[in-house]
Amino acid sequence: MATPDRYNDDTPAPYDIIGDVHGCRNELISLVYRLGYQPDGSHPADRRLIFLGDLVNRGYANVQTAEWVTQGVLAHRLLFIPGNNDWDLVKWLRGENNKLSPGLLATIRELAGGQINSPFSLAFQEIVQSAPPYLILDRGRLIVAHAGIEADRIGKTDPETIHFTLHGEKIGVEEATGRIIRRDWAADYSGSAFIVYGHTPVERAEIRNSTINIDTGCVLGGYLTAFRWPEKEIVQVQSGYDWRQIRPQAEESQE
Ligand SMILES: [Mn+2]
Repeated sequence: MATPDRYNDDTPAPYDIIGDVHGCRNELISLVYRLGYQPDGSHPADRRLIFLGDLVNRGYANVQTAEWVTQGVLAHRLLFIPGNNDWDLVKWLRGENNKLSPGLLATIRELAGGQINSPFSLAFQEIVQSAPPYLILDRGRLIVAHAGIEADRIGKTDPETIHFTLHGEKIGVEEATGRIIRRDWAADYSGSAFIVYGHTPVERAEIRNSTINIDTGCVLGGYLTAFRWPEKEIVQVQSGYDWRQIRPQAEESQE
């Protein structure tokens, strides 16, 4: 099975891959500034921003965050793959999502008057729907996938693989907190491509078996993290926002 061209991006390195933003716009602005980008997302040394999904939901400026990334994608200044939360918003905009999580509601409230046909709403649907489920970069040396990818799935495009890259593999729910437990696929990863992913918040972004999870819980009072490739350096901005203090009942929704 040949991998479609859109999965393979020939934009040359260096890249700066940014983890789950979840509407933390101020932290995003600070981070891209610290990484040396211009306000429009371009870089004087031709570095490239890559977003690994979950731009929206739960945060305080979800629409503005998604608008900025959308403009950059449409202008071919940056790369983006969607996360499950981006798809949740797109499905709602298409009238297909009737499961309104508290996190999604935070975004919907920002869409003035619930305008589902605004230029932003249409453009955001466009970039999410046209993006590949995961990206193969730097001639196969680097993979960016929202929830990660197992070695034997790299290059595959079947529905199970796509579901895995978006959601991971749920293996249970923590009784005390209601938190979703996902299989720690990276613990068993032995592929040669380096995998950058997010989706499941972790306290520290650490390289394990040629993988790194850079979702350091920015929307939960943690950090917004960028991973520089090929340098393998981490750049972080501390978050000034914790969604759980605003919506403590949203604790059950950890995605
Ligand atoms: Mn996610």
